[in-house]
Amino acid sequence: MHHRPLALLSGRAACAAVAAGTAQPLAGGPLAFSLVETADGIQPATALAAGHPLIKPRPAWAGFDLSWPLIMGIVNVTPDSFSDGGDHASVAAAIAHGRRLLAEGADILDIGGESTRPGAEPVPVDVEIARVVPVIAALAADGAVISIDTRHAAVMQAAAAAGAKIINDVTALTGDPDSLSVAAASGLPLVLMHIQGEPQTMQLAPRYADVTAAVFDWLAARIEAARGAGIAREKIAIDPGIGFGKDLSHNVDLLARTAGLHGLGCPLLIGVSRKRFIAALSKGEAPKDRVAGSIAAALHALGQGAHILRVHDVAATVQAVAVWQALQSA
Ligand code: 8Y4
Repeated sequence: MHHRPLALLSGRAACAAVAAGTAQPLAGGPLAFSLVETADGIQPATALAAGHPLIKPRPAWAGFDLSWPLIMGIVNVTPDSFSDGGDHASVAAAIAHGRRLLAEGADILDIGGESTRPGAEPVPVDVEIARVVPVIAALAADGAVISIDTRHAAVMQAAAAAGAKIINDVTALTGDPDSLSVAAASGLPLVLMHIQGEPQTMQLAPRYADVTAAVFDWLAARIEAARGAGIAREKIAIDPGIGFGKDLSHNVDLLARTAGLHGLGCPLLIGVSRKRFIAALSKGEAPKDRVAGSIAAALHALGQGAHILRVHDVAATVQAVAVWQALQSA
């Protein structure tokens, strides 16, 4: 069940090894793997059947061809000191920020109106809606592809009506009893992210026997729950949820073994941007001073076959991806 691709190849070496029958394409993409780790040990990748989810090409998702990495830029609609959000200044600042990220090359804008940081104050759904809807409407009118970052069904519905084209739920549709049915009825593609516990308390004592196996199994169950609600498999992208109920060693393990998640058969999104594990691996830097580490982790994720990167620093990431892409394609 948990098969991990090893001995990854890229560029011409990947093509040649696949053509020679000594490697398999990873998720149908430009990378290839020549070995696979199973419960029985390490075997040639060619032992897998051609239809195995690690190998099968990914169809287009949310209208995007997945053969080139996609950049999802983060737009937080945060209240100012005079208002709880939905006010002119907060909305105008978020729209301006979204436009800047689009100009810098973002493929998707992820718009959120609720902080899921540990200890953050919960926001009433009507406030969350008042924050995000005018921002979605304005940026969708500019032609942006918008994802709505929410764990609340009423927000998903309002966002879809305002023009959002993707639902990004950090609880994988477990955060609200209506989310499965609302997401299904919207017909929108989704990102299902792994979380252990609740945002408020998830960092208190995260525990796993094997974090990658636990994330795989939980996401597999959430994919089945979504399918049970009538959501087609092709609509679903998955995300290991770096930092969501994970300590430093869990995050490092997950990133090192990310390629195993392709066994779920879905496009893979990774969010590492400015997260605390970067400071923990370095010198305790503040979020704004974690850009270089964020890019290092993002390029590592691409090397594991990730399809979509969720980032704050779009211009820097676009430049890094262009250089990475040229070098690994050679
Ligand atoms: C500084 C700034 C430090 C922000 C940490 C953070 C993900 C996500 C978040 C993710 C998906 C965050 C909404 C956490 N992370 N959605 N959302 N994947 N799909 N923290 O990894 O950015 S919020």
